[in-house]
Amino acid sequence: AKRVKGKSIKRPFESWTLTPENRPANIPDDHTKGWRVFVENVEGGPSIRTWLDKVNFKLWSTYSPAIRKIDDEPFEVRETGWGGFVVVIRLYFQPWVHEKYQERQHFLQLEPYGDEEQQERQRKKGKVDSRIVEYIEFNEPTEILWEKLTGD
Ligand code: SLL
Repeated sequence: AKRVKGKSIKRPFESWTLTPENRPANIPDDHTKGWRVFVENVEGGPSIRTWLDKVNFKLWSTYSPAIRKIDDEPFEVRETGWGGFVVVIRLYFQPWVHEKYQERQHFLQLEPYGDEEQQERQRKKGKVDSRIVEYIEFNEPTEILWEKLTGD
C-alpha cells in the first residue's frame, strides 16, 4: 500500500513584554505580555493547506471567546495576557485526508522563569520565542492526498 512519510508542522509561540509604546488600547490593566501562538509548515514541501483544513485554539477559559476557530492561513492567534497556561491546538484535516482531527498542546509561559540569572536575562530581552516541530503522519493516505503531497 502507498505510504507517505510524516509531514511536519511547527507549533510555536512567541511573547513579548508590553510597554507604553506597544501596548494596545482597551486591554485589562493586569495584562503584561503580548503573545502569538501559531501553526505553520516547516520550510519546503507543499502548502500546509494541502492537508490542513482548519485549526481551533482553545485558550485559558476567561478569554472570550475561549475557542478561536481559524479556517485559513495564517493559522494564528494574537492576544495579550499574563501568567502561563496551556493552549490546546486542534488540527482538522481536509476532507480528502479522511482522518479525524488531532490535538497538540503548548504551554504559554508568559512570565520569566528559572533561576534569578535566567529571569534577569529574559526580562532584559523582553521576548520569548518557543518553536516546537511536530510531525503528522499519514499512513496509507488516500490517493488524492498522495497526489497533492507528492505532485505526482
Ligand atoms: C497563572 N494559572 O496563574 C495561570 C492563570 C491566566 C491568564 C493565567 C488573561 C485572560 C483574559 C490571562 O492572561 N489570564 O483576559 O481573560 O499563571
